[in-house]
Amino acid sequence: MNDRQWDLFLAPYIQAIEELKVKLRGIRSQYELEHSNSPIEFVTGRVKPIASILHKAKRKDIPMGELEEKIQDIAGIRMMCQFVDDIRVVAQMLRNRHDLEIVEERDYITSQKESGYRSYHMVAEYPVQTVSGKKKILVEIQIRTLAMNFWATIEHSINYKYSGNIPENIKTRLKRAAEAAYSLDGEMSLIREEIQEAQAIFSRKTDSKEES
Ligand code: 0O2
Repeated sequence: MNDRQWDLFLAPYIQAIEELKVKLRGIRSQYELEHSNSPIEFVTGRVKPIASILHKAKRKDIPMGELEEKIQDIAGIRMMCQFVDDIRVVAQMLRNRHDLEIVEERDYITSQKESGYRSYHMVAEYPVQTVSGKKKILVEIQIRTLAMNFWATIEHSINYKYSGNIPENIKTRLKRAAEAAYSLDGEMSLIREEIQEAQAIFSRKTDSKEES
């Protein structure tokens, strides 16, 4: 594909990510307005860089004409939660929405990946309105806790540094770190009410300072 063809190919993915970031960040704002605890801490989104699309296509032997159906994460959204239980709530919220349709789910929390990676993945079909009509595209939504995100971000950069061949001793440490992150999630869940009460007091205090 030449540059123009890539631009045309990626345009609906860019549009989908921009729309979904606004819509899904809106959920958090609604909780804030209602002064109740949001299950969503923050939302990020990205369109996969062309080099990564090509790399994945080569690794999985996917022909150029089949990128749309076979690479499910050209458009990617990440939703970060404070607590593990929030992930279930967010996943159900997504299943209930009428502006997208969940077509696949992968639970890497109960069955973590060999690397130690944990996250809940949902693949959604999302319709984008283009000048030539409606186009349904696939979006991968990764839902994870802040601790899982911390681990995945670090592991991703180490993996990049070693071009996918992380030395065994570092792999072992990363696996241990993944268990430590999961155990941190467990500890935080045990004092969830205490944390949320403190956060409510803190946000009321900040609100009243901003008003005065
Ligand atoms: P990016 O955008 O750089 O994060 P796969 O065959 O596993 O590559 P598949 O079949 O599309 O991919 O599905 P999967 O495993 O549900 O989703 C892949 C994405 O999940 C990866 O995207 C990562 O974002 C994340 N992921 C999966 N396993 C790991 C892991 O061990 N460590 C980290 N840090 N992230 C992981 P990409 O393609 O790596 O792209």
